[in-house]
Amino acid sequence: MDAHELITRNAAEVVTESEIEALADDPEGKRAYVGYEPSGVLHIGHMLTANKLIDLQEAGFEVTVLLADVHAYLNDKGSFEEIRHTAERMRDQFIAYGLDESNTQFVLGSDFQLDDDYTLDLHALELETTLARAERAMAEISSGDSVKVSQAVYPLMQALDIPYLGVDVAVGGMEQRKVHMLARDVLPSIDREPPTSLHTPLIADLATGRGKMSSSEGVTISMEDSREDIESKVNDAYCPPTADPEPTDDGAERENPVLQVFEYHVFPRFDAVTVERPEEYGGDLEYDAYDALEADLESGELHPADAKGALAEYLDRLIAPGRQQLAE
Ligand code: IYR
Repeated sequence: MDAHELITRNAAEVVTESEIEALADDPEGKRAYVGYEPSGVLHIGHMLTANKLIDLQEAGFEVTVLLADVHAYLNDKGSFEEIRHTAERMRDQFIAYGLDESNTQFVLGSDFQLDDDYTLDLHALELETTLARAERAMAEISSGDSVKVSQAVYPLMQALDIPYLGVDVAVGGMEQRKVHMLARDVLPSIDREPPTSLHTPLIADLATGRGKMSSSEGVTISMEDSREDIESKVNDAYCPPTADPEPTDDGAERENPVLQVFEYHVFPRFDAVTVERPEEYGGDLEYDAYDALEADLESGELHPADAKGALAEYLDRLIAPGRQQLAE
């Protein structure tokens, strides 16, 4: 796979395509980052952007993981001390998951976000941004219902992180896109380049195929799960024999989360996937690309129960090193 394909595969959106193309052609010195509010134990949402970081490392990028302790504090995730402690556990989890340790820089937000220059630049951005715009940027990120001043500061700091970390590309899930658009608009006002961004798709809730899989609601997969936990969650997952399920009776969109996890988590990390089946049901199936597995599910060649069995097996392989690391 060439650099451009590695960078863009499985991305829901890149802003902009021509900026990404120029970076793909650049042989060296390209840098990307993702910021995470520290949570200690990785879950499937972190793993999705981490997969993209692994792609980017393979495409020649240097990668920074921002452990966004100040952001977590602003988003009401606990005392600053607790958040700091959690950040340290998260670093080891990312390495266990497969980020290349020799090419990943881990940075704590508080290492640079409390400096004088950063604070003054932040105030300059505050002068350039309406409260309504900041609030809109946070619609899919903020915890809590009422809007606090901290939530208006949050996206401006996220924007400012990009030039302060000196990165070319900001990576995040689609829920981060409005913050990145705000960054593109507002950074030029303080003489900084508008950043390129790359967004990963949102994966639907495993049990229902609706909404978005998240750690706070519904069913998620995390590094704390035992093999049995994974098997039982995957076994109970929503998996109709199609990649395009009908909306629910009340009109809510639905996805097939089992297929999504194969596409965005399993195939990017394994060269081939084997679905084990007893001889009497046709024997094992081998796939070296996602599309073939999707086509077999749709045609009925692959039964959802067999697909789920394989999914649990591969998720377990992805999670086992992190689970082991937590036990140390
Ligand atoms: N908003 C992210 C956390 C975050 C991301 C970046 I990129 C930053 O520069 C800072 C924080 C979240 O929702 O987890």
